[in-house]
Amino acid sequence: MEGRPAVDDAALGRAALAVLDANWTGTSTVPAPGIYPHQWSLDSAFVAIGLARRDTARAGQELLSLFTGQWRTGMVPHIVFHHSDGYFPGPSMWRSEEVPDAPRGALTSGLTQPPLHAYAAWWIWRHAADRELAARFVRRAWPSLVAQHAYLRSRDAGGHGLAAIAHPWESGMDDSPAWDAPLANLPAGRCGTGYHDRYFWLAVQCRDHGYAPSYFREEHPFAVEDPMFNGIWLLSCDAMARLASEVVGADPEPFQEAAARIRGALLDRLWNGAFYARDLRADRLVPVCTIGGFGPMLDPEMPHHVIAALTALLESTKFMGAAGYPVPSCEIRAPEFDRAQYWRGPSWISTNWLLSQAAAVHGLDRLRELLVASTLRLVRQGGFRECFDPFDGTGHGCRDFSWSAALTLDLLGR
Ligand code: 2M8
Repeated sequence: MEGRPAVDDAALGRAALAVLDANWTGTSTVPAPGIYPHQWSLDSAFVAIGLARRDTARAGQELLSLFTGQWRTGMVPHIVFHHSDGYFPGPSMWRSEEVPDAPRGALTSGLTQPPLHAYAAWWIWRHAADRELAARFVRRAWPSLVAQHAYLRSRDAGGHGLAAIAHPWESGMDDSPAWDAPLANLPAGRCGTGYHDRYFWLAVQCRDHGYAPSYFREEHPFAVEDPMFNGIWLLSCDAMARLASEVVGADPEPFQEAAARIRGALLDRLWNGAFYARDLRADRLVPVCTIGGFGPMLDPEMPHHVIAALTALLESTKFMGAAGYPVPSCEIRAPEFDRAQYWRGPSWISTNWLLSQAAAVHGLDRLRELLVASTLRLVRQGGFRECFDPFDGTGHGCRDFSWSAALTLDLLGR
């Protein structure tokens, strides 16, 4: 980062804010104009993180508006729809209005996404200039966060302390090769041949079974323990423990226990020299290394030998070592790797940011600096694109993508 002209940073920061302002609806931020015209759960968590140093009120509002779509079960839906058009599958497929546990005032999807929200709330609290405003926000968000964490317990399909995703959309890394094997095992003939046919079919199964956690646990044909989803859950459990004692005056112990339980299960269930997703229906690890396998690095208490092995893998020619614009979302040498295809190879600002956090937590300063510098280089050269070619930095997917802009703001604010 040394030697970068301050004027360049200021211009980049202004450009990032302009994207977030353009994508702001008045109550929340859409991921990108046109292509994603509603509120997405994971995107809002990243946007809140990016705004935390600049605008406590708006960062908090981003999360509170998402919680207006929260279900009585505690489920925070992955999409809160602003209107009925512009995205497929939309409200007419999800039919949340027919589900008794869904909120009455909002139309939502029936699946969730990685629970980064407690961590985002803690990030707002940690960086707020106005402590009283931040504390008020945390107290307002607290019941929703507690309910969300309770809901995740109901998604423990394996019974070992990890939440299982019921659909690739729940991972936030939709087309990752980690889902290839579980998708290939779906009942042939009933769900179509292409991956996107299968996504649709799976979503319809969830809907037709009322999105019931018991159905997800016991019958649904797609149940996968994902190291990224659970690594983020663990991170948020730590954040809940801190918010409980620092702000809310609640008991931190249940959240500390939850973090320890998830850590133990990650190591027992998903670790085999690297972290892999576990396909619960086939009861096997999916043998492909993806960016999701670095999720448990976010845990400050992951054992040292695990962090050392993950760092070596990350820096090797399988990931950062052979990519001019890291971090690729799939191991470069894997047959499934594709430099241009969504979550199957391109580098993403969100996962780069998470890994830079993980590096900071473990005192890996050189790695952190490298991640920050290469992330800023990507957006400087390619703009706030959705994702980037890991070899030449070419942008792919949407332009003016909110989480790319928001996390740039955070990196510039350090
Ligand atoms: C992508 O997911 C949506 C479905 O939810 C899609 O493919 O249409 C993912 O990158 C996900 O992580 C993200 O939240 C969403 C909106 O940016 O897009």
